[in-house]
Amino acid sequence: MPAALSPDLLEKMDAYWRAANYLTVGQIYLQDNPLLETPLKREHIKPRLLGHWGTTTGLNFIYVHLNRLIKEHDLNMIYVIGPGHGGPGLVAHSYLEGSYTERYPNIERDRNGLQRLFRQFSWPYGIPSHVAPETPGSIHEGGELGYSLVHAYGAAFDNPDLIVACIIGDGEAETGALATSWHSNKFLNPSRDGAVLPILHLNGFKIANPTVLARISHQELTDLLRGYGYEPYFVEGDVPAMVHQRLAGTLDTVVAEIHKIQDTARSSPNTVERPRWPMIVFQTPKGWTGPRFVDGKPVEGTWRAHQVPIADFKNPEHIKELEDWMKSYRPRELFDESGKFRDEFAALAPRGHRRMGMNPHANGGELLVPLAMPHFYDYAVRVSAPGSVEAESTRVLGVFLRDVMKQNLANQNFRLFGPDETASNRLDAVYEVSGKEWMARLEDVDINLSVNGRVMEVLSEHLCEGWLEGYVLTGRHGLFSCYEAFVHIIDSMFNQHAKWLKTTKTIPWRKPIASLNYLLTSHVWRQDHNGFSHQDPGFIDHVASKKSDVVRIYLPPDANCLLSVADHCLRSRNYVNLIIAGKQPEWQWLDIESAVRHCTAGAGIWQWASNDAGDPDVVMACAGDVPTLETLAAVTLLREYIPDIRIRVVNVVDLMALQSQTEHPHGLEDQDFDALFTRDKPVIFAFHGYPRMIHWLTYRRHNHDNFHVRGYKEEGTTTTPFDMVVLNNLDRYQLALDAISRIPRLREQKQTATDRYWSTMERHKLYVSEHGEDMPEVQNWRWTS
Ligand SMILES: Cc1ncc(C[n+]2csc(CCOP(=O)(O)OP(=O)(O)O)c2C)c(N)n1
Repeated sequence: MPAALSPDLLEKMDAYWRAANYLTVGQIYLQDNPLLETPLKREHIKPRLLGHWGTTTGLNFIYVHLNRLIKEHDLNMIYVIGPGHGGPGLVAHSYLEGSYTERYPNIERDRNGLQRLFRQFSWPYGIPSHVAPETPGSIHEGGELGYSLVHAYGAAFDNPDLIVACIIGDGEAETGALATSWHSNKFLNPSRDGAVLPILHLNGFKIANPTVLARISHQELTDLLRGYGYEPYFVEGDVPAMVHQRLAGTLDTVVAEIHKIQDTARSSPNTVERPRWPMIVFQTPKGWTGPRFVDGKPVEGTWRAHQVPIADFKNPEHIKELEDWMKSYRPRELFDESGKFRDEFAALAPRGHRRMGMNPHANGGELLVPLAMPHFYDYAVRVSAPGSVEAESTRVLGVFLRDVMKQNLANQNFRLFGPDETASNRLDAVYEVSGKEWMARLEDVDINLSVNGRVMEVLSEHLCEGWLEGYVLTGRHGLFSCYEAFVHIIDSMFNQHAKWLKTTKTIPWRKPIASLNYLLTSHVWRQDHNGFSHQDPGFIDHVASKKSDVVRIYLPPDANCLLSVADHCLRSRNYVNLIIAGKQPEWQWLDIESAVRHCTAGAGIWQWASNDAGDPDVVMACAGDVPTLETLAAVTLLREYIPDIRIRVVNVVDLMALQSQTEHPHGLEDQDFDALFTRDKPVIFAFHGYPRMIHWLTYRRHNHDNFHVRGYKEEGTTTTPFDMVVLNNLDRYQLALDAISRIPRLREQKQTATDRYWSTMERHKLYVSEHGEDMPEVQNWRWTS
């Protein structure tokens, strides 16, 4: 086979790689003397040394080769780095290709710029040591390992011209999220989607241990990767010139293979079959080209190369070793007298938007096309009077989402994600417009599967989350519906996305992207049939802990409110929106105009359920559909027990309205909060989640001491729906008792009310135990004004 690279090109590419490696070491170590124009001294070295050397030379090597590929084939390519701790490598490359200076003009392409580039890295208020939102060309933080491949696939969906090169750390490959991500190839359609080129970076070690994939046989690794449906191409070695030729030749082969797969699929898109996609296993030493030994211990090619291989510069020998190491890259050949990267090498980089640091797909907001939105009023449930009609909220939403899907089919920029639950969550109307993406084998029993599906269903919350993240980060839109209890599986992925959003808001060149939308249904209060394992509303607490300028939490009490909230979320930018709504038939409270008014305010008095005439005995507050039902049922009980009782009902849709305005932009002004909750009356608050959340949100409010919150307290089992609320003291009888107990003028009725409560509870327990369903008075309850 002829060599892929001419001697001249090989030499120049090697020089480019040396430059990236030089800049990497410079960033990790130097605060001054960036071109080593004077002998290296201790004061040129940073006082605190942070950064990951070991992975970076491999990342740098591959980047140089992808640049050649992009130029030769005019490819539209982005680079996702699993071992994101190799941040200095990506910064180095975007600097060498010019992207960095375009984004950050103070980092010029000369000696001064180099000095600032080095000094800012891992420096207080400088740039992070990982690939981060600040890094041009990245959609992937990479600090928390595991999500590179799933992000790469999310980026490739509906981007037919894009190739996402994805470096997977061999340590990263041990994570659960990455292990399942290989299966994404069963959901990628080569006729419609772009390509992902996985490159397993088999450098053999993690921080302190070997990696599993490096210590199984070549055959076993090949079998594993073939088992996942890939064709692995191995590129191995430690002699740079040879590895250059091997990688170049292999990349030519795999790009030809990708184009062949795409051409075949695109010539007959209706009969497209799942191809065996190529991938690369890149096996080079960890810390390649770095110090081979430090203090007599082997470093290059071992786990000792992971971070900062030479430290302790009190030892003058170490200063000399660092200087020799840096000089081994021959910086004078690479940078001219002014410190500028020499043109003959710089010319190897692609131009304009073809540079991976400037590809607009990695700054998705630049490509964002707003969704065409149907008018959500058209999907409203007719509610002639509160509580006059029942509906399944998520089913109503499903029809709306069907038409969102329909109206954006031409733009191919909206997908729905869910772990096998779209139908179970009653969003199945979307199948009328689009099936579920499926590239694996079909059988006669299958329904709604399609190679052109836009509904993404796989039993992996990691994949749903990661695909959606990759999709929105590259400028598209989506919604992830999930069982409330199991969304916790991706807690940490949510964290990373929220952190990404928070940081991007401070980076002017990062354009806003579509929000990441969660619909949590099959929620805690309606998992009576599945039992305790399925009952957990804690995601609210998790989301609420993130920055207020990033997160929004909505608890629509009925279908029309859900429509209003969903419409708002799909139009919003740069947020994580958490919507929690039930799927079971429930009474409907608000007509669509009232729902819109209520959702816009975030919280409000339901006058139709109140009779306080401005001076309530008690405020009955609620957030969440089941707590709203129980609250209204409690109101009817209270009116029956105490005909002259004055009750105000307050419903909260936008949970963050409760927080002070100083804490959250949705927070009500104190006077508006007081106007709802009073300054001195008892507030019985029925909440969907853990009660402490309401206390946390309201602790600065005037009336906080009078807040008495009921919510989930980790009680549950397989039982009836009403027994679920009873077990957690969120039931209507408890709420009514709470109110009576706290209204000063009803002090004398407390004992009677308590006795009545306990006898009702006894009746309830006996009834559900004997009949297996709730008491008729509960099942047949209706709102009466
Ligand atoms: C989920 C997660 N767990 C642990 C870590 C801490 N950590 C940072 S780097 C690293 C080893 C990574 O090894 P590998 O993916 O092979 O990358 P490389 O060897 O190329 O640096 C670990 C465990 C992390 N960043 N993320």
